[in-house]
Amino acid sequence: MGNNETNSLSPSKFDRRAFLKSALAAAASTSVVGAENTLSKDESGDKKETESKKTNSEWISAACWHNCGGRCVNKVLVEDGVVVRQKTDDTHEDSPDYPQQRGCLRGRSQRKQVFSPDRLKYPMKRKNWSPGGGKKELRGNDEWVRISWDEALDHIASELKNAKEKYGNKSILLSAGWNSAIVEMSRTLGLFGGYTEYWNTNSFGTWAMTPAMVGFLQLGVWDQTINDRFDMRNCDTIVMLSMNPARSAMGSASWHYLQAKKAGAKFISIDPIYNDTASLLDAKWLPIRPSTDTAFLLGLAHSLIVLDDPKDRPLIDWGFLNSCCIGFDREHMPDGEDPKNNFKDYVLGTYDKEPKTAEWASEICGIEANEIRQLALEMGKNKKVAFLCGMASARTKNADNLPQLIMTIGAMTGHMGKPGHMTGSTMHATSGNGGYALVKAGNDGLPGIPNPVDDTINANEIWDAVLNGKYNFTGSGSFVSAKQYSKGEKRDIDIHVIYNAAGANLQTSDGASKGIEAHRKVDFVVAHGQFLTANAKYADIVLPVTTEWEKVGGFLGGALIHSGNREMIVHYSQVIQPLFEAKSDQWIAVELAKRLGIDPKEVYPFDETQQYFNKLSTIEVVKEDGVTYEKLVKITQQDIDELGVAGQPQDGRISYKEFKERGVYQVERYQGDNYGYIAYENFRKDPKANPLNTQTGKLEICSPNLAKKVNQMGYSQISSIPKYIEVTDGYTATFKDWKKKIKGEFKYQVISPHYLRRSHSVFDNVKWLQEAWKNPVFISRKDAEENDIKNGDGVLITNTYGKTVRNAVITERIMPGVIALPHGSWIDIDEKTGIDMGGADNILSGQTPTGQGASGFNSIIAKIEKYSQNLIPDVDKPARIVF
Ligand SMILES: Nc1nc2c(c(=O)[nH]1)N[C@H]1C(S)=C(S)[C@@H](COP(=O)(O)OP(=O)(O)OC[C@H]3O[C@@H](n4cnc5c(=O)[nH]c(N)nc54)[C@H](O)[C@@H]3O)O[C@H]1N2
Ligand SMILES: Nc1nc2c(c(=O)[nH]1)N[C@H]1C(S)=C(S)[C@@H](COP(=O)(O)OP(=O)(O)OC[C@H]3O[C@@H](n4cnc5c(=O)[nH]c(N)nc54)[C@H](O)[C@@H]3O)O[C@H]1N2
Ligand code: SF4
Ligand SMILES: [Mo]
Repeated sequence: MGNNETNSLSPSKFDRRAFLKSALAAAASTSVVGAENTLSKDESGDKKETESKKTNSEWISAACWHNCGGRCVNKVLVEDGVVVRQKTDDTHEDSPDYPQQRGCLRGRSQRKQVFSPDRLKYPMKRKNWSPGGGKKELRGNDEWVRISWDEALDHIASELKNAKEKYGNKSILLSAGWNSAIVEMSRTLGLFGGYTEYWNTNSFGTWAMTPAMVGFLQLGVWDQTINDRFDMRNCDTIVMLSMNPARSAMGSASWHYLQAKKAGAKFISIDPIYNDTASLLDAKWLPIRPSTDTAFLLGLAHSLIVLDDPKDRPLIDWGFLNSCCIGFDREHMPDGEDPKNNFKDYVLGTYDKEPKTAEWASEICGIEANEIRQLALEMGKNKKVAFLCGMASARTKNADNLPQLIMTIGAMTGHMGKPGHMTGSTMHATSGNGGYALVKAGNDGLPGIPNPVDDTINANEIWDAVLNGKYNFTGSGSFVSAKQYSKGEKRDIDIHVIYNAAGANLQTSDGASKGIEAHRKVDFVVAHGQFLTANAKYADIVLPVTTEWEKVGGFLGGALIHSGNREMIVHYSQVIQPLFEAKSDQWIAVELAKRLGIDPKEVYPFDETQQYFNKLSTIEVVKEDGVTYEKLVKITQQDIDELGVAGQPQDGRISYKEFKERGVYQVERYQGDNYGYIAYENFRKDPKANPLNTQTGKLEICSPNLAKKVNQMGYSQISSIPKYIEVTDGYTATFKDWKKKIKGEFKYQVISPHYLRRSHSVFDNVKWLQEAWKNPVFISRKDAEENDIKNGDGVLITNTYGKTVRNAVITERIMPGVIALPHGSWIDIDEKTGIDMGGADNILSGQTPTGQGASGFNSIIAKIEKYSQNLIPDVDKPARIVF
């Protein structure tokens, strides 16, 4: 989306340098932070960075540690202990084959976040809080009182002990981003006897589990289903389904797509929005209604089948289907399955008498039938096609078969396992660049600490569970957890403490309105925080934590899930001492352990510097053969002595000093190097010798295993082949009577695209960024006219779950019937009206688990109306400064 809101990237004029320069100039010239704003020509990349003449000045590699998809080089100029400027990667010349790891405007505003006046400075408690609760209804609306660290930690320890004694450890809910088990407090609470976990599918939607059952290369390695970036240049056509890397995969992803375009690829974007990526790549747009991708792809499959003519117009790769797949037709079914339940007959409507024709699909998904047929022709087996899918379409309800259907289309057209052909998911850090890690991150060497409590609650019922005391135990669905999905089992749960240790769950999880209620119900809420985010605002006691700039230093990237592309790793250093009374999460975990009677050495057997060293010394980099690895960092005895750690000197590719100074190590790539990657190549060549990790070893178009795993969870049922299922809060739910096409009260579908102003909720308080991106709600002209809404008008968006308000940006770039509310804006409830003035997306999502418990962020329905009161622009709202 561009319009009046942000930069529209014009494909013909696109140039990285010019783009950054103009966008930066825009941010700087409109700055509200005054004359010390030095974000100007030095940072535009136009001139060589001018080294400061001052004596005590140094460029230091500084972390940009957020979950944004990028892992960019960010450096700060520190003069006499003060951070005066930032720059990005200038460690080598930029080129398409060997691009710099350049930061975005958020990263370049990082110092405005670290030094923001609303940083939490001291431990504090809610004025009306008293042990056991104290006017719980005032949570979120009370005054704050500064307290000492000792007082804060004593209170927390005593509340935790009380809860444990009276209700058991499972009464303590550890809420911590996408995985409770990986945060610092999980160590202390694990040793304390355990805690109830929270799990979600987050980014992955139904890609979290489905691919592992139907034929991913390896469980959890979702970035290895497409070929690497160089091979993309071999494609004739690149079809993008729910993908907007220009906004949501920073770093160099768009740059890679642009190289494919330059090499001649044609792009097609299937998305409710003509998004910035489509605009950048001059893609053909097929506007699709949210959460209708399954219907659309079934229509595409039907078109492929009926238009395929093996002699004159071969579209289907029968060879691949027959040798590598199971379940496509009645001749190739898994043992024990009814042959009638094959995919082809379902699509043709042989038995259910409902052929899934392009017309059938069109009625649901909104893409014209002819366009679906045209796409089938363009995706035929003899074309070189990349079928690339983001996961936004799978972050919907009832999409458990969608990844399977995507792989089915890829298998039917044979776009797998060959240069110039690929099908799969690609998003976030690894967008447009599949393949194994060329640099592998190191290991901190800390022993794991198990959680003795096995209760773990899905994000879609977490707040209901707190409020109603019941939930459906399914085991953890998050694939990074050791726990596997198990049979759904109704359990009682009695949560008395919410421990917000990390992440922004109240804000980023399904059902924020209920989340607030849940926070007001329990006996005690504690939060670690850098700012007064929703997690902290609704707490009783808040502990200020340091940012990465205030810690010992570390690494970002090295191709772990959620952290950087496969070719590089960032090293960042400590920039400043902790601000005010902020402490690290580890320090808090240790100090609380002491008060809970736990030996702190059990929590952390060694300190943060030793952990840093352990990681440093175990980073590996691929050798030129592309197969074997060696140590990345050469470490001397002197380095070890200076760090004051235990360890051995080692040989490595680059010296510690150089790594630290450069702030990044990136593998230099060139066309024809040994680091290329073709997904499924061996499998395709010899499926018997290289079977997939499925029950049958084949790509499972029919997967009884998937159906069993999902169905036993007990939320909703799926079939073993991808079938159309009506989506909870999906398109058909906007009708009172779908057959007669009579619209209901909630006529519009709402999606929440990831937004340039933020990384989820992070950076939302940075005034520079608030000024650059206004965070409106995007509405089509048709819908705006129907509701008498003009550009800039306030719009109230309401559904069963909540109410939120934003100013309208009217655009032709979103399809009628769909409105887009950018993801991650901070919740800001007006207590008088109950309306969220922040435009927070999850105020509109509910607690309605389906299938494998995937979050349904893009299957939401609502009504819109003009909101006549004046809305204060975010940039003019006072910052949440407590002290
Ligand atoms: N409606 C809707 N909801 C969504 C999505 C969507 O598309 N639509 N997307 C989903 C996706 S893909 C994701 S990944 C999630 C992300 O969900 P979250 O991980 O919950 O989101 P973040 O905003 O990244 O939260 C990070 C928090 O950690 C804090 N933080 C930063 N550093 C530290 C530290 O050192 N210590 C501590 N204790 N805290 C720190 C930050 O200030 C911030 O509050 O959101 C999901 N929610
Ligand atoms: N700037 C920024 N970048 C980010 C993040 C951020 O918060 N801010 N978050 C990072 C994280 S953790 C993640 S997981 C990724 C997410 O990255 P993406 O999944 O790429 O992000 P989205 O913007 O949610 O969705 C991408 C596109 O899918 C479209 N879409 C939504 N619903 C549907 C649907 O049902 N069908 C189809 N066909 N299209 C649909 C949207 O209109 C959008 O253009 O982004 C990462 N990058
Ligand atoms: S893309 Fe992410 S890591 Fe890179 S500078 Fe921006 S916010 Fe930081
Ligand atoms: Mo994500």
